[in-house]
Amino acid sequence: MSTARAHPNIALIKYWGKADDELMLPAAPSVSLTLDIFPTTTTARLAPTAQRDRLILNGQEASEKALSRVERVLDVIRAQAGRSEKLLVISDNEAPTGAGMASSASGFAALALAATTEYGMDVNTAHLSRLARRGSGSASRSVISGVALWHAGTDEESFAEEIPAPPLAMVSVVLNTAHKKITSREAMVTTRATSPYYRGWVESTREMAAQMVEACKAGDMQRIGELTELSALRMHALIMSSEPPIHYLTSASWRVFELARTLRGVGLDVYATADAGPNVVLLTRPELAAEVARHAEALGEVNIAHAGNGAYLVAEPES
Ligand code: 2P0
Repeated sequence: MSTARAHPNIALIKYWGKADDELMLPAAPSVSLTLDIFPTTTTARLAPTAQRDRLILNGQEASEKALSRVERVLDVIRAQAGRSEKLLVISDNEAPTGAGMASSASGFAALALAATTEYGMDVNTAHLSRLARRGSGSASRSVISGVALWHAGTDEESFAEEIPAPPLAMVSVVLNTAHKKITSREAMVTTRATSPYYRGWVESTREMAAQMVEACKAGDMQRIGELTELSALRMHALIMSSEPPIHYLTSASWRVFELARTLRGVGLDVYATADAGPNVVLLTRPELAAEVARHAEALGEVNIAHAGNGAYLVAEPES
């Protein structure tokens, strides 16, 4: 039995669009912060007599769709390990339902570590990141502590690695909006197929990622924040330019973007970003997080997060 834990991450430079849907290769690099809240803990146990893998998610038998995504990653891992036994996988997310924090990144990062350990593989962090990527692109980044750069390129080249960065904090603002969800995966395909801006997005993301690496290295909080908000706005503009248009941000989301602008107006380093949904995350300096959270409380439910650890093994209690 092998148990691993991983945390969600929020992209500073967004991943949107694949170069290869099967190998889960991104069209451009991205940069993210792994958080220290809402971990996923996953246990993998060899099930030598089972015909199929089995997935228990938050105490319940997982759907066929969730199971088949897990099986696809486990098939890749088994092929590399030279093993054929199936696994029982038990996975629990600490994020409260509706916390607006996608669990696929933490989930596939924890799964990759638990499963490779259970099959007796000795994988380095880069390779673990490649394997997590096969479950969900953003999971490649949750393998990594702190700020991660996920490289685009070939299967071999496309993994995430930690880059030097100053201390950062995030205040997530969960908005109470009923919202019909179009998954990131589906929306990425629609965007690539229909938006006339897609090529520009890919090109500008390459540039923004390179600039973000430099800003992080220099500890330039203002530039890190500006690039973070710019990447989010460009991503949402791209997504809205699809046909049919896809809208993730609502009027409530824009109020949080406006709050960031207002706080910058009084000299605070606060920048907004948002993923494939209406909730907004505010990026700031750790010493400002409590103050930013107080300002955002009127707009939604807030949670403060800092840089967290990448995927790690959890010791089993003696039985
Ligand atoms: C990101 N997102 O960089 C971007 C920004 C959402 C918006 O990565 O198809 O669940 O499994 O690779 O990783 C969410 O997409 O998509 C995501 P797949 P994933 O965080």
